[in-house]
Amino acid sequence: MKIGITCYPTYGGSGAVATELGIALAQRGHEIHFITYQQPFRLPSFLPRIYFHEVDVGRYPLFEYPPYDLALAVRMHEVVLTHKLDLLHVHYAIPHATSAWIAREMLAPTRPDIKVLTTLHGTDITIVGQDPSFFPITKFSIEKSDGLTAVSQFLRTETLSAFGCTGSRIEVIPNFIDPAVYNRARYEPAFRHQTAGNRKVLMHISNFRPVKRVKDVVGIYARVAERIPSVLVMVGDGPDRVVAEQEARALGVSDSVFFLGKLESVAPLLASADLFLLPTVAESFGLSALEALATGVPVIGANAGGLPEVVLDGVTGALCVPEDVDGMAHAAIALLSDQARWDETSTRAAADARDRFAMDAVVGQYEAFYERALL
Ligand code: GMT
Repeated sequence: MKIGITCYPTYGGSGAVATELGIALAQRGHEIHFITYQQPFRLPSFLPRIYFHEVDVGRYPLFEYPPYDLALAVRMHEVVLTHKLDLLHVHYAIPHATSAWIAREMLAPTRPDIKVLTTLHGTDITIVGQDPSFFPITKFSIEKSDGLTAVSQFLRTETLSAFGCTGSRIEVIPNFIDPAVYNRARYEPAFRHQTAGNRKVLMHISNFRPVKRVKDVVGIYARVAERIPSVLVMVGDGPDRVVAEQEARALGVSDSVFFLGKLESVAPLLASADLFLLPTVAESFGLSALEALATGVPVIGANAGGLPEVVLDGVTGALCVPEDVDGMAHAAIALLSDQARWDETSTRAAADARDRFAMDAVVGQYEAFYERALL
């Protein structure tokens, strides 16, 4: 198949999933065309059967808000025609599904067979898509897609209840990991300097937006640090980084909280972590949690959104009432202070991630989804 993939190419789970899906599909013999405003961050410079088409938004003094959605639709239209694509698979509904719909309308006379498939990832449904300024067009674009997937059962249910979309069939295809990459045994210890004296490593990885509750991450860690010699490693960047830094200072733990900023490859870091913290109130899936579990890192998070579909409470980590910082700290201390329990949880986490979310099986589900759409 010849497949166009559009996603947010910079930091973020949906872009990571879309890029890794494209790479895996190319390895299976498909031809992949990324149509994005920047080279996707997880895409190495050259791989066989993978092409990158940059969307250039023309500047003009009149454009206070350059129309990216239109430039994207035009590029999609052009790439479909030039490379004879079979389908456009867009990740994150806004504005990608809308641009793909425009491209498909433009292609109607010449390529009436082109299919538009949309994968819903999270805040396109739970936050941004429900904003009154986007709600009608999000609903419209979902309903106009030729095929839809959601990354969790939670997100599927949320889409149907928030948008109606009763005529739309939404398949659940979960996110995935490459077991060869997320493998604890493969990497050298990363934090020897910070962990001299055998301090435990707690870790958080995100885009530091308010929904991630990075202030709570620091609060949980500060409570843990009172009982267990440990450090907190914060990977990523975003609007709430300063909030987390302030909280670390306010709680007197800034010497043992390390902000590493945005990093492309997180697997080697996860391999040195003892616990992963993800207190987001409504995480549709939690790709970073899955990557942690696959690396044998138990996850402490909120029992909300799609996270319970990824982290099995009491089996591969612990899920607490959302916003319960004390409860999450308590769960973290219980795991870190019992080595036998940590070992069992870590082993189960890696095994369960491989069992339910291995790349090969999930990429096969996407291939079957494409084949059904093209029938
Ligand atoms: O929706 C977002 O917040 C952005 C999106 C992204 O691009 O990182 O994250 C969502 O998609 C990820 C990949 O499917 C999921 O793992 C995240 O749980 C989800 N984020 C939220 O639901 C907050």
